[in-house]
Amino acid sequence: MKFIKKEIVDGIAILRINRPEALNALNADLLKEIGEAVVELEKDSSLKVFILTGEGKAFVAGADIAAMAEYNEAQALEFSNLGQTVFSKLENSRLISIGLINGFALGGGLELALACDFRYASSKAKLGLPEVSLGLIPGFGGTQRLSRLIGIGLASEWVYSGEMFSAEQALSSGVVNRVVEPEELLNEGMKVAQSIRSRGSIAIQSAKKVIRDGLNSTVDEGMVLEQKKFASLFGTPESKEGMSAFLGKRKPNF
Ligand code: CO8
Repeated sequence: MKFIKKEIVDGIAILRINRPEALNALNADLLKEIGEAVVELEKDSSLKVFILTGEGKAFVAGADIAAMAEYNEAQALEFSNLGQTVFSKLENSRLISIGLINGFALGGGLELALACDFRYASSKAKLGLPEVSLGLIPGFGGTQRLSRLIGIGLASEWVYSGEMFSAEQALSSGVVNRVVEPEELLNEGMKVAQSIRSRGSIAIQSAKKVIRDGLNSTVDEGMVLEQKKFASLFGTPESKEGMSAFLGKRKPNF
């Protein structure tokens, strides 16, 4: 891969976006690489969780404005479709994704982070959806994901103002779950990743599916989804192991 560095550390995959000359801005090739990287990780049955972060002073500073400046409507549609498809693939992956926002997460960069299951930010990070300052709107799912995550009032402020927000503001808005010092960001991400990795694999995947599918359902439909998934887990060796480990006062061997 040209723009993504991948490594696996203690059973956790780490993807680092690395396009320093453009603060990791997303062009079509980089978007495709993100999709390919997720597909590749999914093939590794030993993995349950991965971290997505950026190299240098940006997580991702947005879609590549130099490339977009030349687009006509048809090309813009294709680009938006590519970004949305890749981010949905990431969002719907069986793997849990943790976005570690190390620096600028702007426009398409924040939209990428929003497609992760949850996010931590460095205290130095700056986040926002500045598209309106370019005469555009978010085109990689940001309008939909942000309002579902933090509510329509806050999301409207983020989208219409086009302002950059500090990591602390992102924390209080609910965009990120935690803010840590820059040098602690990876450690904190790894800690929670290891915690997730120690849990039942089918349980994690099932919980993710129910949470995600529930978002597109009514609460009543979501309850039914949960009930069915909950019951189905009683047929898995994993749940037998989990419950008998508890009763046997030992750690489960998942
Ligand atoms: N695209 C292309 N190049 C970029 C981008 C970008 N988004 N961001 C930064 N760069 C480049 C700069 O042009 C510069 O290149 P060069 O050195 O060749 O001049 C290099 O990266 C370093 O950037 P700066 O010198 O500007 O660094 P600063 O530290 O001074 O500023 C900022 C950092 C504040 C992040 C600044 O670079 C900036 O404002 N960047 C643009 C942020 C932005 O507006 N992002 C949103 C883009 S729009 C978008 O994401 C839409 C998504 C949906 C698309 C739907 C498709 C139809």
